[in-house]
Amino acid sequence: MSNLLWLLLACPPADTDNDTSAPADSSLETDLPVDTDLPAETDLPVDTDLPVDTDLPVDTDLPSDTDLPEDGDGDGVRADLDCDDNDNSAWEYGELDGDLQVGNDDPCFGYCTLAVDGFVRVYDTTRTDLDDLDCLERIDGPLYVYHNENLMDIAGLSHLTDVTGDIQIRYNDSLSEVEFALLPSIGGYLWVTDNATLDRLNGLDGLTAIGGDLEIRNNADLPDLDGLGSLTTLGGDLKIQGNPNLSNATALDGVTSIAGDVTVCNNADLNTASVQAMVDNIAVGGTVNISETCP
Ligand SMILES: [Ca+2]
Ligand SMILES: [Ca+2]
Repeated sequence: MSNLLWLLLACPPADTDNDTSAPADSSLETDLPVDTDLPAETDLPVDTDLPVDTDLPVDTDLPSDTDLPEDGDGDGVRADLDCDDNDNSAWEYGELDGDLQVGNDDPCFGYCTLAVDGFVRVYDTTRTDLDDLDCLERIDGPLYVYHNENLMDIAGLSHLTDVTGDIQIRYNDSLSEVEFALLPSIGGYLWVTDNATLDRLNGLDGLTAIGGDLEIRNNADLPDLDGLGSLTTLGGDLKIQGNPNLSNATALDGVTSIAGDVTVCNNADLNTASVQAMVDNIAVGGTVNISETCP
């Protein structure tokens, strides 16, 4: 070999790092190793122990639509939620926090029972009956029924089981009967006065106690006090006055105590001696005045 050739072979070409014509290192990304040890999604294990939907228990105790009670009266309230499923005008229980002034609207609409925390007043209406009040069961206060000249019956009040206040039945010129069949006591007084055609008190059969006075006055047609036969105690006065057709008061035989005064007068057909004999057997807290005419 010649000396020149040996030199060429022994000296490599100059460093080419600064040679911008050199190709980019395209191996940076594609050359990263692929970790073939990571599991592919399709390699993840399937947990075959988890229940599939069809394995979940079905609660066969829950009622299906076809098991639910039907709406018997068609008011949109199912039989099990409807307080009266035979009456499509009533479906709920209620309490009125306040007074009830009874006019011509129906205060019971929608209610099977209604309790009033206040007074109930039926005054100066043209009503002939009080059937619209047949949901009324409790009055935490007084009840006033007065000056209703067309009112013939108050059977609508016969569902009352509790009246904590007074009761006035006055100036109802067409009324024949007082009806409180389910009322065992009255918290306040009971006035039955100035009812021109009233001829029976039979609807008071269940009444055993009156917290205040009992006043039976100016009822032109009333022949007796039958209906008050269960009464035993009066917390106030007894006043029987101005009932021209009243011929006996024997229904009061069962009364044992009257806390206040007794006044019986101006009842043309009533035998005062027999009334006196009856009252002699009653423990009276106040004075007793029994006479043909009022003092
Ligand atoms: Ca119903
Ligand atoms: Ca109903």
